Amino acid sequence: MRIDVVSIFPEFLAPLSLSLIGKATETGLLDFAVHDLREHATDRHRTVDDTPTGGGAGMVMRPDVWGAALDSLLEGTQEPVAAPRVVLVVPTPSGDTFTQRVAEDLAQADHLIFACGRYEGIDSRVAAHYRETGVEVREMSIGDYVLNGGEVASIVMIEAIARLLPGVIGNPESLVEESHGAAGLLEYPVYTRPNDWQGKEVPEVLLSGHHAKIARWRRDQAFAKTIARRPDMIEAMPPENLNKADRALLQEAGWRRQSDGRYLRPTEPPTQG
Ligand code: JEH
Repeated sequence: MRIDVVSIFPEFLAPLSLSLIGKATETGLLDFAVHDLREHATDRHRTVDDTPTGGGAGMVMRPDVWGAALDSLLEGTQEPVAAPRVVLVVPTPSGDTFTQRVAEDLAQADHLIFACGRYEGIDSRVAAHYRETGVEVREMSIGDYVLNGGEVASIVMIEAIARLLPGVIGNPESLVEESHGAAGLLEYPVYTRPNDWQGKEVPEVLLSGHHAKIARWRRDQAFAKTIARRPDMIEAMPPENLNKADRALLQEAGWRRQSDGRYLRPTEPPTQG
């Protein structure tokens, strides 16, 4: 896979050249590069922004500068045979939420281009233009909080995507466990030595060497944690992922079984005052 990032702060992306992504780039699994948007500015001050048309606070990034930067990365991309899948990812507070599903989908692409805006964002015509040109454009948000630009959001998305690429992760067993083992549940608690730390002992079952028992205990722990912290995930769970013990536990806790086999959490009693 090839990943290009365009930013006025290319040094901001430096952490990605360490660890996982840096190794994958060195070994040729990934072709990762960061580009300075200002190299495509045309005036002697290398201006990339201007005032918002129609008025308002802050500055907006110029479409002509972004167009030159993105065209230079897209050129030679429209090959006659076997068109590669190129995705232009534009981080923005108003984008679709970036989730693990999106990461899995983007990990299938051949070429990702991240356009990191600053100020009040990039002139809206840029996303529209590339969409009209036939480029797959994904305007994405990493969550409901406000950042100062797209760089940190790009780091988050690239880390989540790159670790899914075959060979990028040192231990692919962790990926296998993620994709089915405990599908749709939070993680079980993990421990290492010493067995007694600060008077707190590692659960006995983990020292038993009884692999089936350990697997069942971990599954039960993950299930209990998910009920407590993420009831929405239990409600969304396909009924076939629930075993007999799970159903008994849910019923005991007041959850109601629906006709499709899914469960609904108990409704909270109205609070006093
Ligand atoms: C932020 C790219 C480019 C700041 C404010 C506004 C919010 C109401 N999850 C994410 N948060 N922020 C970004 C992001 C992602 N991905 C993000 C960016 C850029 C991504 C420039 N900025 C800074 C920025 C305008 N406000 C947005 N509104 C919901 C609180 C108020 C207006 C735009 C751009």
